[in-house]
Amino acid sequence: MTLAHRPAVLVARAVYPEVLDRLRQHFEVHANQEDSVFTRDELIARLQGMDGVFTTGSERMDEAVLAACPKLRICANMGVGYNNFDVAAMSARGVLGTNAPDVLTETTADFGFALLMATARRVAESEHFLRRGEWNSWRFDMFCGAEVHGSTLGVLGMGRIGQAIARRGAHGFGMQVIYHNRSRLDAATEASCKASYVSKGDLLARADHLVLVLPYTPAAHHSIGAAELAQMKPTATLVNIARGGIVDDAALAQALRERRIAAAGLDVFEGEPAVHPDLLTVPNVVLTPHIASATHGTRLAMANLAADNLIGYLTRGQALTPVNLDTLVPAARG
Ligand code: 8YV
Repeated sequence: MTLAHRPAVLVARAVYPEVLDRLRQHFEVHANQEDSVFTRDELIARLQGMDGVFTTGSERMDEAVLAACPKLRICANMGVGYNNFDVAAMSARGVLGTNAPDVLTETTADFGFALLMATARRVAESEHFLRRGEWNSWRFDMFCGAEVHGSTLGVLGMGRIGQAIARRGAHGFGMQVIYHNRSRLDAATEASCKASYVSKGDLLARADHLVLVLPYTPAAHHSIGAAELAQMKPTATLVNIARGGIVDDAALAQALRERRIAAAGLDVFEGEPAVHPDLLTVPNVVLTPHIASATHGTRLAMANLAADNLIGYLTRGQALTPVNLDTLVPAARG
């Protein structure tokens, strides 16, 4: 293939150089190694003439962007979640979306468990106390937290990552695992996670530690708000590694301040990278900047999978992990 006939792809954010090198073997690559976060207008301008785009959660691929970029045929997301895609608009316009599942499952579950432990055992709160120079003597009840081993782990959203967290809890920490999901898992999967299906109300009422791992959809917006927090035990902890918007952050900050639940660990936020100011002032919350999948090995695997999807689709018409193949209207793009 001569250079002139190569498909063109935009890599919307900075990425590992070896992934760019792989893409350059097939495409005319427009990289953004300076890592600017594009406004919608900048994104549209950069996408002119592009056949494909490598996206992250920062790029919203909506109807207006798709309409303004008629050559675009594939958006390959470096993330398992793809709520930055308007899937219906993409399908109607014949644009394939792909995500990056599986390669991040265990790493993300490790982090979910790290946040659970840090939250239950007050790691951040006690570290801040120490750094402030307030540690003057030992005390019998200083920073006593909640037991993790042998407690009840609740998982809301029992996909691949939810199951990996359940396995850690059940097999590593002797926890009783309960879960709620849109659909119940088959018996073999339940057995491998030692997990029991319960209603959402039971999950809220019984969990000592509740971990949120469900995908963001409009229906999942504020799945945990004031009413749900009120159903939890005052000793319970809540961890969100799913998406901002699944929790009503203002309601959570108020519940934490009033000790209506014991503590929370949050890796994702409504409107991130902005964080609700009330969350920044309550002591009993651990806050991390959306890093659950952040190990070099996993981020490289995610980027390579997004690249594989671009290469597969634009050179052979086949992507590895499409999200809208069943609704795609192929005739909508030339
Ligand atoms: C990504 C994530 O880092 O995979 C996901 O859904 O939330 C993270 O692992 C983020 O989406 C950036 O693309």
